This record gives sequence, C-alpha cells and structure tokens, in this order.
Amino acid sequence: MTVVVKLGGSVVTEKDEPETLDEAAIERAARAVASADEEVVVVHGGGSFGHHYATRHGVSRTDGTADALAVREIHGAMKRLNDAMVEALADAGVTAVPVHPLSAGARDGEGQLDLPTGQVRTMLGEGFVPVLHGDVVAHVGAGATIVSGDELVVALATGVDADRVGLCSAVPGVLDADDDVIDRIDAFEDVAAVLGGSDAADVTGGMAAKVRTLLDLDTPASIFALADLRSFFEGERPGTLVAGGDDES
Ligand code: IP8
Repeated sequence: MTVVVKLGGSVVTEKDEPETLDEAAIERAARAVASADEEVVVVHGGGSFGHHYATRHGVSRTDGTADALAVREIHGAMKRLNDAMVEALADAGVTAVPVHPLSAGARDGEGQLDLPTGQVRTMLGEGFVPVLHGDVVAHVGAGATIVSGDELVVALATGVDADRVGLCSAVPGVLDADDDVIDRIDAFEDVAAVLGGSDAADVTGGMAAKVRTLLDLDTPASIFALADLRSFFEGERPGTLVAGGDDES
C-alpha cells in the first residue's frame, strides 16, 4: 500500500505570524506518520512561510514573476519549513528525506504541472519517506509561479499509483453552511455555494481550490483534521471523502 498525505500549512505553522512553526502540531503529525506501516509520501503546504513571501512578491498559481530574488525568497522560506518538517519526522523515527519541487518540476505554457516522480518511486522502494512541499516552479511564458501542495498531491498520487490520499487540514473536513462536516463530495457543484476563501493570506485559493484539485484525482481523497491523522493511517476515512474519478466506495 502506498499513501500520499499532505500536512496543511495552517496545521504545521502559525498562519498569521510570518515564519512561525506550530511545533506541537508538527510533533504530533510526525508521530502519526511514524505509526504508518505502509509506504508514505509526505507533502506539506506553505503556511506562514511560503504564502507570506508569495503575497509580498505578488506571485500565485497564475501570476508569475521574472524576479530571481522573489523565486529565491519564496523557495528559501519553503526550504526552511521543509528542513524543520524533515527534522521533526526524523526525530519521530521516520526515514524522511527532502524533495524540492523547484528542482524537479515545471509548468508548461497552459499552466499544466509536469512533475517527474521516478526519483520518489525509487526513494519509496529503498525505504525512504520523501517529503515534498508547496513551492515556486518555472512556468513557460510566466517566469515562475506557485505550485500548491494539493497539486503536488495529485501529481504524486498518479505518479506513485497511490492507494489512498489524505489531506490533514486545520478543519475536520469540508464544512457545510451549519459548520457540519460534509461526508462525501462527488462534484464541485454540490458544494460550490458553501465554499468560501481561507482565513489568512493564501495565494493558492483555500478550500474551494483544494476540492477542485482533488476532484481531478482518480484516487479518493480524505480531508480531515490533525486529530484524525493516526486513524487515517489505521485505514479509516475520517472527515470528508472527495470522490473524484470513478470511485464507487
Ligand atoms: O500551502 C503553497 O502551498 P499550499 C506554497 O499547499 C507556497 O497552497 C510557496 C506559497
């Protein structure tokens, strides 16, 4: 079994305070990853690291920059967060190794992400846990744009033929107008009316973009809170199931 799990930036950082880790949440997440007995690929979001610099430089998934300093600052912040994540995972006993999307992938002129995953598959085969992160990538005709952790999850799930996908978020799932967790989403139209933006600076579009991205995936994806990460690794499907593709479950 191969699992791709994303740890949201608002879970692992204090999203309103520039470059501030949520150490307790990171340690809890690392212990849950350590409890997994399948192959795991970890992706983490940008939180107060990447989004802070992306906002400052006016860079998003569609608005690019030709400024190399902006690219270095956004990527540098994400590398600092990735170092902290890899270290916390290693401390918990996970065979974590970093993978930086800026050095691996790029977007074509239509904005399609090309992320080769051969190295990630080899890492899994050799017993490593690759740890990727939302990043800035070169983009044909636009300089460089942001790639979100959710887009990486979709590319990786396909590339490593994942059996399960989980997104650990600051909320217990996708919430309806009464703040109850929606059990299952089969199409964006089902939830378009209730999905707003996100609370803090988020250049990749919040929950609406997350659901749209996950609906593109053939593997069903669960969105849940940190408290449910361990149960996800135990095989449960907490929170909201985004049943893209032709899932019958
Ligand atoms: O938090 C965004 O990744 P996300 C990464 O998964 C950057 O949307 C660099 C802002």
